[in-house]
Amino acid sequence: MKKRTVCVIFCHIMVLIPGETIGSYLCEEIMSCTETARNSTGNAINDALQQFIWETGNVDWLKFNITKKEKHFINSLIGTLHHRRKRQVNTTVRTRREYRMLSHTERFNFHSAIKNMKTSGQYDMLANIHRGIVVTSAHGGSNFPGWHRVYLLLFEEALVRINPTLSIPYWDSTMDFDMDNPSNSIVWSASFFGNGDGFVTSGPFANWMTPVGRLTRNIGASGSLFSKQSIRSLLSLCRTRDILDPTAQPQFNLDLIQGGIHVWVGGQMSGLNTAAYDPVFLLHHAFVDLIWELFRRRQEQYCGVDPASDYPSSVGMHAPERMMTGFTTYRNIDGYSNFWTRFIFRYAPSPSCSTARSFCDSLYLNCDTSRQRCISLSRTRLGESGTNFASMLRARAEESTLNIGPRFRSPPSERRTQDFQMRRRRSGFNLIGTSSNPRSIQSIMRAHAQVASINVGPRFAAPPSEPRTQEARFGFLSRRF
Ligand SMILES: [Cu+2]
Repeated sequence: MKKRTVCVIFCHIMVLIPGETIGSYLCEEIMSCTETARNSTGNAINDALQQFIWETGNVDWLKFNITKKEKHFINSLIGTLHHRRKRQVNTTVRTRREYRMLSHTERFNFHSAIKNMKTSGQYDMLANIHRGIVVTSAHGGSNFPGWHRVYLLLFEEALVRINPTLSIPYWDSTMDFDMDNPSNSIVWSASFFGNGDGFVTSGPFANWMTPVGRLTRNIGASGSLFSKQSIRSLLSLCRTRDILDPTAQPQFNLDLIQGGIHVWVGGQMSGLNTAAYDPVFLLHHAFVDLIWELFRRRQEQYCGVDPASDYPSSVGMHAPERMMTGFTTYRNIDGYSNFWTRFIFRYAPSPSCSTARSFCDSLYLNCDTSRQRCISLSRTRLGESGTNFASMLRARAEESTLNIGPRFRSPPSERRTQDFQMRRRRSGFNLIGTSSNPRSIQSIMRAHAQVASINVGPRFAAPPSEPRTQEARFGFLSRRF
């Protein structure tokens, strides 16, 4: 009782400070705070208060800047979704397909609707939700897959209002991972996501602005894409707690593994508060949701577990009965309902091929018959240039102009990333300076970026670079990337 009282008093004080527009968020926090207090033992009241202070102190509520118009829009989307859920209205079930399986017209329509949302402000209204308190209430625990499922559904409802034939495509990044050089994937061309090196200046989202600056990416610098192997091992398990924080082993942790893709894409996508400003977010999370759905089907068929009720026991922000941050019509556990994939959407399977059926039904995918897998085409096949040393340096320099804030956790960077390669050759970098004063990678990168920013015109002819120069040492970068 004491714990509760302290919480309520504290919460009341907080209510007096900010304006009316954020009242609903604060109400949620009051509930969460008192709930935590009720579930607490011993000196856990301190933890509850600490948590509350941390949440309200670190989240600049005014920056949430939820206007009445935005609130109305988001509530109307929730209303549509809620209506369907409550009445179990049997509307046409939408099918989400792989990005490279869409026809030219379908892709064009999807891009147009996203651009339409951006122009009207709807895109940013929804992207604004994925920050602040959401960073802790929708990541790092049981609420992760369910919250993101509902979040994507709101984007999808908004798309469907523009064009009823649409659904969110998914980006199966294993088909890029299986390429020799994933950075050259066709998805980073003007026909798909647009360029992945630095400011986005080509494709449907060219020159987009976000609250932290121009839309930017830095693909392949660090992190890792999904591999078929990582998904297979995750799908060998039966209980939701086996694949989510805080109980999952790192190699099976869906939340952690998917963070690797956020980091691999770089730019806004790599930041917890900024990721949703890049539409890549939607297609990546649709794939994460597909993996979760495969896991759920397997739970039912092989494990005798009902996925809707297999919500790992959690307290605080991830407690099953807590209201979903941003979508207070729902409780966290509602994200686990079987309703969504039964009545609202489902997934077409990932493209596959075999020796007997050696094609992938897409102009943008090749069948690797030896591995019996579909693999993404390289954008160099469309006449676009692949990633090279200069584009890599420019992407790094442009990414460094953004203040991304806290980044996603990621498994260790995979071996083809720039960071992995540079770490491996760090001794080589150090030899560039003297042993007592080695030049850092940062100083070399900075020098390259600064040189690249001036226009020196024609250069002197020179013999081949001598073995100790960066050019000779790091030629591996231009070859590899
Ligand atoms: Cu997220």
